[in-house]
Amino acid sequence: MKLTEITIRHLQMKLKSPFATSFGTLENRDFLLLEAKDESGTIGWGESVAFRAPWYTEETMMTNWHMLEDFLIPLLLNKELQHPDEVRDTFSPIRKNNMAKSAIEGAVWDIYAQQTNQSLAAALGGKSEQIEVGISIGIQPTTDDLIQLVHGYVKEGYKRMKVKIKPGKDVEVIRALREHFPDLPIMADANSAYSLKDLDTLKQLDEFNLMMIEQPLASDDIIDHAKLQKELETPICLDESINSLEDARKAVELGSTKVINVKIGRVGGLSEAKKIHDYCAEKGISVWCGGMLESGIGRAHNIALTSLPNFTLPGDTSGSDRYWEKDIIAPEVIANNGYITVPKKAGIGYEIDREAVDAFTFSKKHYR
Ligand code: OSB
Ligand code: MG
Repeated sequence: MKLTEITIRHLQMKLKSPFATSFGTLENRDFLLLEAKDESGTIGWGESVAFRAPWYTEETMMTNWHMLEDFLIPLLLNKELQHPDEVRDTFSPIRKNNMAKSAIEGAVWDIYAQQTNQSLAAALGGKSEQIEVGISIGIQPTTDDLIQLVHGYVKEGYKRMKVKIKPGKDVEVIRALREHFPDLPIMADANSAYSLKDLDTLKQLDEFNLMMIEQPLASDDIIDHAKLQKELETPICLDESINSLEDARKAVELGSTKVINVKIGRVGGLSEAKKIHDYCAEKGISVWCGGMLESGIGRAHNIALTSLPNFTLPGDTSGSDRYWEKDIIAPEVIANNGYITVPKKAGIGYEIDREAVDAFTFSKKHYR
């Protein structure tokens, strides 16, 4: 396979409801969509999960465009590839910029799966026919709003709730939620809003039998997380701190994390995500697939990855209708009673709704 043509599009999709985290509130999802064609005319799709602003990690939609245009696309166009794993090696001279790398690597995996006539899940070695998913809920104006929302999602069949926390919106919010839902699997995601100075607050969370607490400390830390884990009964799950297999190894060896949230974009692509999965399986560390408020295309990649056997905990990839009035794939992703069926069709397994893609496109550029 050899990529001969690539199109980058900037899309903007309005979220059904604003998503608030410890670092800010998002109303519109701006992102880059990549369409790649190989010499035989097969088309593959990838999504950059970088946001408009660098609050989750340092990458942004526009740094991704720059990296793709000036470095990554020139390295990949017209290069003969036997397997998508070679994309990772091709990009190895370029440091970091993982979301940019992942966007184009995802399109290569899609093409490879189509050409070997298998689903993306099967191409990755995934076996599950369905995956269990949960919901990630942003910070709500009031605790009553949160409880009402959770009631709704529990009714829809979602079996695990992740709630965002930040200083001042933590212990009492979780206490109220736990009182209302004594047996519900609940976890909390702090997106790096705390430091070791907040040890007392974080220790109070041990009372509520949380499945885990996600990324309580700095986004680039594994040392303080190891100290914190020694003080907490609740398992720590790292998100922002893990950007590669090497990061995962160091965090596991230090005891900084008992669970890893794997995001394809954050770690630089499906090949690296699979390596982290395999390493964690060997070490007895559970993994789950995180979400980045993706459109259907990124969502399809997440579903395929989650079909690997060590994704034993429900992920954040819920149905399209939880985010969008209208998604850009057909059929849309449907979660039934908290489960999503892994598509069997070749490639990412969903059709691209080009009319919808065009409707959400602000600008685009072709590379050949
Ligand atoms: O920390 O997992 C996170 C969304 C944007 C940025 C970071 C995170 C999240 C989520 C939402 O938690 C996951 C989703 O529903 O896609
Ligand atoms: Mg997180």
